[in-house]
Amino acid sequence: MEIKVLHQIMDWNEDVSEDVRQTLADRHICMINVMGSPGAGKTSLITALIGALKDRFGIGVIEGDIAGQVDADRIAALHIPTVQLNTDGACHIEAMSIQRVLPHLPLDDLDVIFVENIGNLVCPAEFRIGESLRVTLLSIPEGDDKVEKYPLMFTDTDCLVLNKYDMLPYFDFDEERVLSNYETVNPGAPLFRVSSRTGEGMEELAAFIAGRIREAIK
Ligand SMILES: Nc1nc2c(ncn2[C@@H]2O[C@H](COP(=O)(O)OP(=O)(O)OP(=O)(O)O)[C@@H](O)[C@H]2O)c(=O)[nH]1
Ligand SMILES: [Mg+2]
Repeated sequence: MEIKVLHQIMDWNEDVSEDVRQTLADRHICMINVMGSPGAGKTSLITALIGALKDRFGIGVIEGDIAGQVDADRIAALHIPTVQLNTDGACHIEAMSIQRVLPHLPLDDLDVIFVENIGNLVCPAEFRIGESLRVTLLSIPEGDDKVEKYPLMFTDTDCLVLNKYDMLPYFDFDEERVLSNYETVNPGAPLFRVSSRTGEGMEELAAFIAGRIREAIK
């Protein structure tokens, strides 16, 4: 008798993720998966990046949350096409949900779609959603031990954003510890020190992201 095993669900997600990636590639759209803990500053970062990139690219946003539409309201106030995706309890977004949501965005007008994943340092990293780029946030108040405790989130990303950098003087945060652990799990990957509050580091991050969008949509 054949015994079904759970990782087949993951394989299925990989297949749908590839379909989504191909659909977006055909339409010359880059999808960016923004991941990090609850309150790390994902919506604030997306808001700041919209400000930096909106004159160059057509931008849409998919806001993932377990419940409510607080973040979608924040983005829609910027006159950016936005869909709120509620997972009703699930701790991550799956590719199939993105596939269902895409027709609700004006794809012909878009070059880039930011997806704010569910606030969580574990599950979102395990599920590809058809993205071209992964951005992981770690904010200073969360502590300097997170790369050691949640390695996949930092291994399987295209860059690390050290957010709330303006808070560094107020916390016992050993930056060298994070840098060295990040280099161990993701050698050579870029790291950006950013404050969505003061704008520090945002120009450099926006330039990196703009470059990756151009590569993805050419
Ligand atoms: N000082 C400081 N505060 C920040 C920064 N970025 C975000 N915040 C604050 O941190 C809080 C959470 O920010 P959000 O952008 O809502 O965080 P989030 O990751 O989207 O949160 P969830 O969607 O709930 O997971 C808010 O009070 C922000 O104003 C920053 O760079 N510096
Ligand atoms: Mg948010």
